[in-house]
Amino acid sequence: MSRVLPAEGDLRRVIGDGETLADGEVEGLGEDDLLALYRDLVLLRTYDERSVVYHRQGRIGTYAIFWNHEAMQVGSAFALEERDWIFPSYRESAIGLLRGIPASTILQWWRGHPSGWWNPRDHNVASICVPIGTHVPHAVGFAWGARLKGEDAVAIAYFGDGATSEGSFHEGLTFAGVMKAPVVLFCNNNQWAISTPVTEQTAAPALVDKAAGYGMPGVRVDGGDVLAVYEATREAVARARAGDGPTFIEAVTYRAAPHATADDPSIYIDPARVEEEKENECVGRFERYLVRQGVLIPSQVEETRNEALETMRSGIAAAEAEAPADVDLVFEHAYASPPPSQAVDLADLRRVLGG
Ligand SMILES: Cc1ncc(C[n+]2csc(CCOP(=O)(O)OP(=O)(O)O)c2C)c(N)n1
Ligand SMILES: [Mg+2]
Repeated sequence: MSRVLPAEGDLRRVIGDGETLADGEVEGLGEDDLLALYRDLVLLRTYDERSVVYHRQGRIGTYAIFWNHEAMQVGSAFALEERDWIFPSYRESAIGLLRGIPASTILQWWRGHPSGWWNPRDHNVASICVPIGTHVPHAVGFAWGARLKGEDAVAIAYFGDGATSEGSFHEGLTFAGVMKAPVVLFCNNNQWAISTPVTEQTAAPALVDKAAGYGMPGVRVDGGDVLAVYEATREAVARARAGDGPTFIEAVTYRAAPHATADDPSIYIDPARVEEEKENECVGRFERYLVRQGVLIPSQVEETRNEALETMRSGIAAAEAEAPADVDLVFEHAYASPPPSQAVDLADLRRVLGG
């Protein structure tokens, strides 16, 4: 039996604090798995930190930071099989790295270059969704379709606390519950939708309470605990694969960075609370756990970080080595009959860009 220990209220957790809270463990996870989880966490953390730097250097566009969201992404993705499909939001833009999508491809997405789009079937990762919640019905429909075709693939949709107020969330979960679609509905509750706090987002005491209204089980987990997230998702995936339908997972965390590089949270967030969250950020929390378990030695920390940095160095170099996209592509599929002014505007744009 694995040991999943209760944390604050009804939040599931496995990782302790090295002092008063005892460490648990997850049945079936060996040392190699724990180190693989660690490498994935460091890869995503490094991707995120380098992306903020690349943005400041003008090498990528506006970027949605996911610092301290890595445990939710890595823990849940680790519970999937390769045949399972991932439907990410912009907050999970780099989750495809865990499925072998090159860093250069995802960086090109943030550079607005056409090579930043991949064929979803190549990696079983759908396009990054920017409209809030519209990919929830896509994931549900995909999962239901897979079952109708006799396949046993499961889908997972990632979305935020703010998305739970959207019509598409309601439509998706209603459908998932009624059709018993094999889907995991993974809510990253970082407690902010840009500047709207979750307390103003809903009058429900907890987002997980919404699951009952759609007739599906709901699980509330510590989103900073990669092992608790893994275990909760593994159970949800098993339920879906067995034909028992969807699960709603609320992973609770706190947004410890701006919403995106274009945001200035200092005007709406309490900086002391952010600092407190940073102290307990998810990668360091798992690193300390692995050291306590005797699984990780200090030289591996440095090595893992260097590997990830090298992935990013070669990723940005490959992205920047590609020829710039033709500006005509921006409007290519926008009009059946382009307005006469478009040719003039495009000529102007080409002149400005020196193309
Ligand atoms: C349909 C739609 N409405 C509004 C927006 C503008 N918008 C971008 S991010 C965001 C907040 C989303 O918050 P949440 O769902 O909690 O996700 P988080 O950014 O915290 O991961 C909003 C309203 C949008 N992208 N799509
Ligand atoms: Mg949010």
